[in-house]
Amino acid sequence: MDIASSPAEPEENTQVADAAPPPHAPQVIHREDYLAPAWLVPEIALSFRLGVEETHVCSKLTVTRNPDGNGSDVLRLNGDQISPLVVKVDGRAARDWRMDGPDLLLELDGERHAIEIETLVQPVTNTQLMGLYASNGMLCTQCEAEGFRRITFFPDRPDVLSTYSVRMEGNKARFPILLSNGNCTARGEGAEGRHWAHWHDPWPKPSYLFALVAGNLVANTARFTTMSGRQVECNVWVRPGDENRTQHALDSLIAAMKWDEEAFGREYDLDLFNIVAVSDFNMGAMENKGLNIFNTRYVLAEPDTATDADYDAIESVVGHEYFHNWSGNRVTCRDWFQLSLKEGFTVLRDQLFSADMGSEAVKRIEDVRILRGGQFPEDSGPLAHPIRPDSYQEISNFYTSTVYNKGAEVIRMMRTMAGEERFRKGTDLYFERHDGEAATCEDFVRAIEDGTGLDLGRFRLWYSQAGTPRVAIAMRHEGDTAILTADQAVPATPGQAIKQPMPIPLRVALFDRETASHSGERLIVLDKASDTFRFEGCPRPPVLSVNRGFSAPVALEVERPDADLVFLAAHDDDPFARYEAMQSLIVRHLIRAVSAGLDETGLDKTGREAGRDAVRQACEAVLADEALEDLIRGELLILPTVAYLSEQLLVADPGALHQAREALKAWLGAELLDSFRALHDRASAVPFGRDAAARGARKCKAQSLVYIAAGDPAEGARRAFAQYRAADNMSDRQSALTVLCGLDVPEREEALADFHKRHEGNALVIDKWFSLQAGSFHPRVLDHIRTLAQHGDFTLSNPNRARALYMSAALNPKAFHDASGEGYAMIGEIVRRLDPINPQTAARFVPALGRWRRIEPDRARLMRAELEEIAALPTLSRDVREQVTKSLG
Ligand code: 0A1
Ligand code: ZN
Repeated sequence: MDIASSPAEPEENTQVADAAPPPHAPQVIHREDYLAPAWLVPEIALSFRLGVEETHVCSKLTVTRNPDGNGSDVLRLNGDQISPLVVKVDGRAARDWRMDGPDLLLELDGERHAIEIETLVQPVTNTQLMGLYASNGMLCTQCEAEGFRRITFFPDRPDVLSTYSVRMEGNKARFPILLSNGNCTARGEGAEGRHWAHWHDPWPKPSYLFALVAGNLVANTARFTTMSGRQVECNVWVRPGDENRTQHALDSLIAAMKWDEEAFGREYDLDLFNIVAVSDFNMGAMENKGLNIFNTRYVLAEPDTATDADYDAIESVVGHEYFHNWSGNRVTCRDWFQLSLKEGFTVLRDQLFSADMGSEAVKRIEDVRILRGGQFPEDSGPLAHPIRPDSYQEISNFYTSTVYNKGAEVIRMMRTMAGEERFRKGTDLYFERHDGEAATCEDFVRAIEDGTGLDLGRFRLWYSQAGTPRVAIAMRHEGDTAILTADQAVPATPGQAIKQPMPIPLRVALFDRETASHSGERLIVLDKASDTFRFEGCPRPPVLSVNRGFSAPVALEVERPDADLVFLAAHDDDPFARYEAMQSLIVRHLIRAVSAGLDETGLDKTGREAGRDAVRQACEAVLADEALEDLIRGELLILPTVAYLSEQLLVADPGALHQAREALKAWLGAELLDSFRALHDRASAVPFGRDAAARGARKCKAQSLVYIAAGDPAEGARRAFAQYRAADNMSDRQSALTVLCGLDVPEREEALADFHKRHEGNALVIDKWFSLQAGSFHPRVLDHIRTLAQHGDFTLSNPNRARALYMSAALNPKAFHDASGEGYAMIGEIVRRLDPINPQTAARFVPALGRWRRIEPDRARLMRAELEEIAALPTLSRDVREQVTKSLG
C-alpha cells in the first residue's frame, strides 16, 4: 500500500489516490486499495421539496461505527457540485465539519449518531443527467454509479446499505404523480395546490439504487401473482398520449417475472413494481429498487413505429432491469471494480430469457455479433481492460461491452462446463449465501465452484486478464482417428504484457462428409498453451465443427479448406455453426481480396475467384434450403461488418475493406438476382404478424432487398419504394428506407420527406430518420450529416438524438473513415462540444477515434490529430480526459 492510501489518521475510502500525485493529475482508483467503510448508515430519511428550478433536500442519516472498519472517527460524505446549507449532528448545528474537495467530512466520537444535512439542487440546469434532473417538465433521478452525491452528501459507495424512507412534496398540477422506491405508505394534500407522498423501501440498498420521479404520468397496469402467492401491481408509467405504446413492455415484464421464478428460482419481493419512461437518459435503463427508470426507447412500441428489433430490445432490457432485482439489488457489488458481478451475470440472464422467449439460435447469433462488433475491438485497443478492471479514473467509462458482454460470456462458459442443472445449483448457492450483501466477483466464482463441484482455479484468469485469446486449430487424420491440435495465445494489452493460458471450453463435432451427420458433440477444454485431442471412430477424414454455439469468446483460426466451410454452412445441425461457417468463408474471401488488391468489380486477376464462388455456393444453399426457418435464413445472409473485418488485420485499410464488402454484395446481388427476387416476392406476400414466421419473412424481405439494390440499383429503388409505400409496419418501412437512403435516386428524397411528415412529433421515430441517413453508404453521406446537424429537430442535449446522428456516423465506415478525414473531424468536434453539456455521453464517442493504431498510417494520423485537439482543451471532464489520454497512449 502506498503512502497516500495509509494516512496518519486512517479513514475509510474506496477511492484512494496514487502516491503524491502532481497537481491536476487525474486520481487513479485501484481495486487493491479497497477499505471497508469506517461508518455504516443503517437508515436514511429523505425529504424533498420539489421544483424544476430548485429542489430542497433534507437528509437524515443514522450512522453507526462499522465493527469491520478501521476505527476512524472520520465520516466521509461524498458530494459533487453541492454545498451544505445545514449540517447537524445529534440535533445540534455541527461546527467541526470540513470539506475535502467535493466531500464533507465529520469527526464523530460515539458509536451511533444522527446526522442531518440540507442541500439545494437545480434540476433544470443539470444537463449531465446524473443526480436529480428535469426531462420534459418531469423530475427524475439517475444515481448509478455516483449520482446520489449530486443530490445530498452521503457515503456514495455500493457497500453502504441503508433502509430508505422518502417524503416528496410538490405542486400537484405540475407533479400529479410522485414515485420512489418500495411502497407508498401515505399521501395527502397540502396548502396552495401542493401534495405529498411517503415512500418506504424495506430492503436495505446502496445509494446508487435510490430513485424518485415526479411528473404528469399515466400508467398501464397489470397484476402478477408470484410463486408464493404474493400479488404484485406492475405499472408502466409514460407521458399522457403514449399509453397505447406500453403493452409490449408490460407483457415483457410479466414474462420476465415468471421466467426468473422458473429458470433461477427468484421471486419478486415487493407489492409494487414501477417502470417509468423518460426521454432524456444517458443509457438504456436503470434497475432502481422497485422503480426502474427507462430510456423511452426501451419502453414505447407499436407496430407502426417500432421494428421487430425494437420489440426484441424492449423485451431484453425490461428483462435485464427486472433480473437485477436479484443479481444486483438483493446481492449487490462491494465496489465498482466488481461491476461485472451484477452486469455480466444479468446480461447472461437476459440473454437466456430472450432465447427462451424466441429463437435460441437467432439470439446467440445476434449476441455474438454484438460481442464481435463492440467488445473484440475494445479488447484489442488502447482501452482494453479485464472484465474486473484493476483501476479507473472515471467509473462511468467502465460500463463497457467488456464488463457487460464479455462478462456474460465468461459466466456462460462456467454454465457450459457445469451443465445447466449443476450451474443452477451454483447460482442458488450464490443467492442464498450472499443475499443482502455487497459481494465480489470472487464470491460469485466460489459459490459456483462450491455449488457445481467444478474446479475454477485457473478459470479465474478470465476475470483478471484482458484481451481476446487467439486459438489456432489444426486437424489430421490417422487410421480411424482424428487428431486435433489446439494452441492458444492471449495477446498483450495495456498494462498486461505477459499472459497465461486460460481454460477454453470448445464444443466440437466431427461430421462424416458422406452422411452429413456426426456421432455426438464433445466438450473439450483447452487449458494449456498447446494440447492435442483424439477422436476415435472416424473412418474418413471428417469435417470439423468447432466452438459450436460460440462456447468460448475467442478468435479462432482453423485450418480448413473452403469446401469444408461450404459443407458446414449447408449441413451443420448447430445453426450457430452454420452462421459461423458462412461468416468465416466471407471473411476469408474479403481479407484475401483486400490483400490481393482486387479491382472495383471484385474480379480477381490472380485466380482467387474460387473463394468468391464458395461464398456464392453457400448463399445459394441458404436461399434454397426449404427446411430452414426464415429468421435464421435472414441472419445467415448478413455480411460481416467492416469493424469485424478490420479486427482480422493488424493494420486495416477501412476504405478498401468497405469497398471490397460492397463489391461482394453487388456481385452476389447480380449473380443471385433471381433467387433474391423470388425471396423478396415470397416474403412480401406474408401478412403482418408478430409470430416467428412473419418476423422471419420481414427479415428476409429486408436482406433480399439489400442484395437486389446492390446487384441492380434501379430495380432495388423500384422495389424499395413500393415496399415503403405498401408497408403496414415499421420493420418494412425502415428496411425500405434504409435501402433508399443509400441510393442516389429521386425516390430517396420523397420517401424521407414522407417519413418525417408521417412521424413528426414522435421523437423515437425521428431518431430513426436521423440515424438511417447518417448510417447510409450514400456517396454524399457526409454532406447529409452536416445538413442534418442544422435541422430544426436536431439537438445535442438529448442523448438519443445526439447518438442518432453522430453515433450512426461514427459507426458508418463510409462516413467515419472517409479518406479526407472529415468524419474524424466531425466526431472530434462533437466530443469537444458535448463534453461541457454531457461528459458521459461525450466520452462514448472517443473509442472510435482511439482505434487509430490499427488503421493504415494516413488515416491514423488524422485520427490521432483529432484526439490531440481534444486533449489540448484547457477544461475537459474526467470522463473524456481518461478516454483520450489512454487512446493517445
Ligand atoms: N445499471 C444499468 C446501467 C446504467 C448505468 C449507469 C447509468 O447512468 C447514467 C445508467 C444506467 C444497467 O445495467 O441497466
Ligand atoms: Zn445491468
